[in-house]
Amino acid sequence: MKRLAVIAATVLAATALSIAPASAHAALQSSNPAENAALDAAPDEVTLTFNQAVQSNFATVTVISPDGIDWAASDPAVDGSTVTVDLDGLGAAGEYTIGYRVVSADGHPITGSVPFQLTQPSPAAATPPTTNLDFTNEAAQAAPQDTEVVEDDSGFPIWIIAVVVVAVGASGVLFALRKRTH
Ligand SMILES: [Cu+2]
Repeated sequence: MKRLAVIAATVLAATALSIAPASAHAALQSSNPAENAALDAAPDEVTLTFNQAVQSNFATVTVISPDGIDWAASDPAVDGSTVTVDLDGLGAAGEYTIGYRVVSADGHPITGSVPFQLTQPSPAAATPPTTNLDFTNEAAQAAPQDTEVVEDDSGFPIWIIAVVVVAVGASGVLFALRKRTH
């Protein structure tokens, strides 16, 4: 009985240890503007706070207006677990999307987006900053949360396998039934 308890404890400890590294990468903890916040004026900056420090290189942050323009007015500044970009005003009223990509301490890239509303058009609407729109749009449209999900890009439709399996099974049943009635 005592031995069983020791084995159980060992298995639990080993499981806990093997799970720990997978959850060690950074996750977004909060943002300013907060998710779905409604603002009547453009903030001076956008701040993203992660649950742990992220790497100071490779961070990208975009602030995309309803018409697809990136309003981020600086490169992202990484300070430990916070990432900040300056804003020089925003554009039309509507839904904006903060898109981010950072690399966490364990080397995993973390991407996501945070929507917020601008209820009044911003005074700076006339002069959108010019940035690489193709790239920023791609970042803004990234999946809303962790994108470590590996896509199945083998291209082979699984339903074909299902149809074949069902067809083979059905013909086997028919064959067996026919044999029995004869
Ligand atoms: Cu990780």
